[in-house]
Amino acid sequence: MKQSRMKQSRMKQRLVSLGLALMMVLSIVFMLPAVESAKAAADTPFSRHGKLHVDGIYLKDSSNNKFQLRGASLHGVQWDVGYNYISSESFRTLRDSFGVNAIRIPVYVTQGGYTEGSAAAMDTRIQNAVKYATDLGLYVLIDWHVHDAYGGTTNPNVWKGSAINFFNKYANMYKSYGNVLFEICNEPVNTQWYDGSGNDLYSYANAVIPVIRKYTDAVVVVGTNTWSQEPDKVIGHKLSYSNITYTVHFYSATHIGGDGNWVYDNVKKALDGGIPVFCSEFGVCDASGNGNYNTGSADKWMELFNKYDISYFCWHLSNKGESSAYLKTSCSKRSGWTDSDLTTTGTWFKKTCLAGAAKEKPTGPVTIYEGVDYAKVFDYNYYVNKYPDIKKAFGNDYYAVLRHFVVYGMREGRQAKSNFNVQSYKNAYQDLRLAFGNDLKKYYEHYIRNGFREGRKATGVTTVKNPVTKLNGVDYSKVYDYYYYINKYADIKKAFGNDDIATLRHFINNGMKEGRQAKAGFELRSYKYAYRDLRAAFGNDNKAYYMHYIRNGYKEKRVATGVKELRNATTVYQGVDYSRVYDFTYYVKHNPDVYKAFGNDENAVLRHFVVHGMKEGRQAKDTFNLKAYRSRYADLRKAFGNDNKAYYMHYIRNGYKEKRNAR
Ligand code: IDC
Repeated sequence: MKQSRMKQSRMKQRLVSLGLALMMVLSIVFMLPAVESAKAAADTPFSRHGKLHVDGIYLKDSSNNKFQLRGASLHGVQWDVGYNYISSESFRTLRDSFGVNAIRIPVYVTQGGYTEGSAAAMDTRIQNAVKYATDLGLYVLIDWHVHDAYGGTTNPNVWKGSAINFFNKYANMYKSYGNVLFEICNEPVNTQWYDGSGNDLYSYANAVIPVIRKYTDAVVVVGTNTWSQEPDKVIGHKLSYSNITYTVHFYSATHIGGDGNWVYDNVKKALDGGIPVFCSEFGVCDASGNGNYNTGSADKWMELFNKYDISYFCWHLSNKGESSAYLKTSCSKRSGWTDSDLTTTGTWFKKTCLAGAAKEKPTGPVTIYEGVDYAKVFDYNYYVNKYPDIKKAFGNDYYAVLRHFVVYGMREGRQAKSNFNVQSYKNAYQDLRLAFGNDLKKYYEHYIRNGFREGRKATGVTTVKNPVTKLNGVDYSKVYDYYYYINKYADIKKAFGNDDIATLRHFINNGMKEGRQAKAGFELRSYKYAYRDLRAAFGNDNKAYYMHYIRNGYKEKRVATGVKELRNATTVYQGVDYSRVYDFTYYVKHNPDVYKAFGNDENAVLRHFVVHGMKEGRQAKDTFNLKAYRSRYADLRKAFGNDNKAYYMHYIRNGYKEKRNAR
């Protein structure tokens, strides 16, 4: 039994060191490819800029910097039968080789559009488009594309009910999406911005925007009158909601960029009047979407847009035989387009977006990632200087370095600022360890959100403070002290190091079973030796002794140290009390073979005495010697002859009372 217990505990130690080896392997696997995989991790327009908002005349990102969308407009989604251009790959090409950061989804209202029977098919395409764009970290503009090719009215009030239903559905669906924007009417005509009639754009906006605002404060793009060419008319009648911007559309061969062009001047007037302007559609050709190009005029428009960070979405992605299509009709590829596939529109748009993307690259360290400012725990220079691997991989790609920190560095416990060392922070605070365990990233996040403000210390603490003694409502402190435990057992220290919770868990799950000592004031063996009642109750269930001491023994002031020999060993076997002829301590002391076989197993030792010892005439108490008893009493010899055991039993039952001498 003793041997098998030893085997068990050796096995457990092996398990401990196996676990340790595994942890080491994991941390190696984990550390080495981190830099590599960080390169492939999501670095997207959305990861860099987060949710957008409108501030004054500017669109801004989550870091509160002015931000410009460079968008590709799809063709009407009712025409994208077969999902030709609504695909992850086509959007990826736009993002990665054109420098596009947003996609516009024109949901035509008429012309086979949403109010004309094809809503279900369009829904699928809209939702696919949002999904692909979102997965790529692109912004998406869902456009209620009021437009009439035949010269009829396009006062959006005509379809107000449908618009309300549409936005009620989509604002709800995408309320948690930081990358989705809504455009409530593409190109109104035959109405006014504001005329008090209740049939103007102002009242339309006031009917539709509240529906969106039930769900989200996402940016809403509002069409202006005369095909979205009069944002200046908003002056004096701005909508009262936050995050609203107003459209201007131009087609550069018709609306020649530069002062004196009435649409161009309208934009400047609007900006002067404090009206934010957003170009949700433009073309570098004639306003028909076809005909001549004028890229020089478009460049002029861009000068104005770049000056005020006005977002722009180019019409449109398809290979339809129109000047406004990005792709030549001969190009049937749905993604991966190269320069020779592009029309004048496609070529100009690609060049313009790429220039915008290049300009957008930060020229100095950044600390904000997806809207969270890591400045309290991250300093670019500290980080790259401390970790040459990161410097080597990312150099002065400021976003990439920050992204590495956010995606990997924190999890790996890397230090990125002199005043924040995660190990020290963890060591210092028990409440945080209990809340976050080994999820290191959580400690950084806590410091940013609360710890810094609370004045918590985050450096210089190299050992665990206030180690945990309580788990699941049980306080082990009467039998457990973290420091005593790790200092006594090198294997545990090695495996759990300064993880006080894992150490306590080891004690609870293994240590007590293995009889390990975890506090100077409690020795299992001593406690066991000292108390027969506990031995009778708990036998070899080691853990039960610890738990008894915690719950009762301590209060009862029981001794739990210093007892080196079994006390009050049992003398009763199968209902018979052998105490007149048997004493455990005497027996094992004088019969080393018995002690060798059974150790301190009091029941086994007594059983040996009852089953063999008496027959063999072994002495088990100084007051009873078989030979003396037998030779002294002839009546007993006559009665029992060579039946040794009978002499012992006689002494127990009669001889003792009769005051016979057995020494
Ligand atoms: C055009 C498309 C064309 C389609 C037509 C249908 O390019 O393929 O047949 O719509 O009406 C706009 C509109 C936009 C037009 C575009 C070019 O917002 O829907 O797309 N345009 O005419 N305003 C000015 C130009």
